[in-house]
Amino acid sequence: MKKAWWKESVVYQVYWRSFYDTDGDGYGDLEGVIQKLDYIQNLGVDVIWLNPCYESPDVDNGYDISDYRSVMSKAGTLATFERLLQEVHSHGMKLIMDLVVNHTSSQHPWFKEARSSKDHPKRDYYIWSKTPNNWRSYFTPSVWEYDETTEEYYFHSFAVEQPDLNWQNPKVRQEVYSLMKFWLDKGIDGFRMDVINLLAKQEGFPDSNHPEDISYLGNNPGIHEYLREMHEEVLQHYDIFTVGEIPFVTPEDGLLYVGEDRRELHTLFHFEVCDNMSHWDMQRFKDIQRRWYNGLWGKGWNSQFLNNHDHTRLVTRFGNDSEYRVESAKCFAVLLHMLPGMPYIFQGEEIGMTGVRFDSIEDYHDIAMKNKYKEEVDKGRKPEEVFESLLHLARDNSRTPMQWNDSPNAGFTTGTPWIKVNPNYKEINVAKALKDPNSVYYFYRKLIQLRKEHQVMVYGDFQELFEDHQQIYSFIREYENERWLVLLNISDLLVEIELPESLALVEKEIILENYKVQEVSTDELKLKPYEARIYRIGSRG
Ligand code: TEU
Repeated sequence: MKKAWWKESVVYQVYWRSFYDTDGDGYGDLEGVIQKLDYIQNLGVDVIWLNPCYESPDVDNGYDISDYRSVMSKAGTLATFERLLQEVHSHGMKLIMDLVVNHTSSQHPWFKEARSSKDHPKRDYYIWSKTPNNWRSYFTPSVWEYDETTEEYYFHSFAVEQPDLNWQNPKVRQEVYSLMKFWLDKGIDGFRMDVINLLAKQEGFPDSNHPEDISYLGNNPGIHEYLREMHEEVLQHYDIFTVGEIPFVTPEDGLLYVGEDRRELHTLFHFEVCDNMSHWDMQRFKDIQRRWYNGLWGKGWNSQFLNNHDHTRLVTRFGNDSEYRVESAKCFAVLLHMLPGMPYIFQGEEIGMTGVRFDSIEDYHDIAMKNKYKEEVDKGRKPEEVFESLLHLARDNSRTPMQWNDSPNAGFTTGTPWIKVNPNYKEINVAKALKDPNSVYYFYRKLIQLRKEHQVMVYGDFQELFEDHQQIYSFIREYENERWLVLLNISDLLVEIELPESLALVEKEIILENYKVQEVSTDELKLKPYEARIYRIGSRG
């Protein structure tokens, strides 16, 4: 197994618009990230992933970029960004930026020029057709939008305001490589690449028999040629880290993106958990982990995340955000940090922040939710019923402001926050977590610290126990002379298990637990709701 700094890293995701507001406009800003760097550093993480802060009309919270070389005024200026980068480095951390090059904003000058006339030299920076096919986009009923001026349709995988770039055009590719170098030459440490497997499109756009399954948008012929070219022209010249956001991917195809001999990307986010598992499903989760471990181990590197700015906070979605909020947050923390692959923490996860439930569609801002709501209501469905059905997985669930303390607006802003603060901020906030040695925060910190001291958490192989158990997830990580046993009760029940004889007899030393462990080296174990334990175990007995 080849060692690398990025394999040993823990990534912290900063959704800056909801992190910390220093100018009172209700949006977090880059200055706010700078002011909170000590906090992030104290957690012990290695890399910060910053969501897009480029110039943007902001219809999709920065994922619709109108100028790749400047910073949107809500976030600050290019000078603020440069200071942030310098400060991140002087705090001993690294910074990766979001690279959003599957699409631009419809306000990008390239698109304005492209749509101005059929024979504009930039026309084929985008994808045009005289006739639409039957595909859906992520956010709208069709991937095609009619353009009045030139009487053709343009292609968009997301919102109408996010036209897809035409990667077949070598000029587009050169434009992208050049903007990547612009940021890399400033000293950033890599990219999180937004829906990077969507760049190549299907030749001829054939109609689909199942248009609601939008996987036709990704993994199309040509994608690996583009990524290799990008590697060749840009990535290989820098000591950086790249993680691709890659929906609709199996471990077999995943390896084509991250295989160590492939010269494409370092690692990926697949969405078998976050897109396909709306509630906790133990057997499915185990199966996903098993397949990805078998598919990648020794050949390519995996990433682990249980929520982000697009996916409902993990305690609300997978754990229990009322009675066992703290226990389940810690239990999933152990899962996240002990599975093979690098862990990503989404801001606020480290204090066990929960998903939100606002009363009205007016309180939500996300374009995905708003569009879906309108589409379903327009079909004649009852508004209340549509609203209710969208709540659980609404992207705004995880986008509410970071809860710093119990002062108004959770200490996030002195103005009016762009999105309402979760009303539970008096109970759940950073100030409170820092005062409580048993908080979720210190538990995350401990796990991150352990990774730095014990390479078994990074390079250890993975063997499962209790494979068919409905409540218990258990596995051993083993590296050189170190063997760690992980026992998790991912349920609201008290569960009793008996360790296999081979483990019952060996010595066990507790490394971390989220309850006070009573019994130590017995073979019969009672695990309380969401109880999590990590043991160091002796060599085979
Ligand atoms: O996300 C892609 C996306 O649609 C996710 O919501 C989805 O859950 C998964 O990632 C892929 O199936 C990215 C950004 O994270 C998101 O915020 C943007 O809206 C989107 O791309 C468009 O740029």
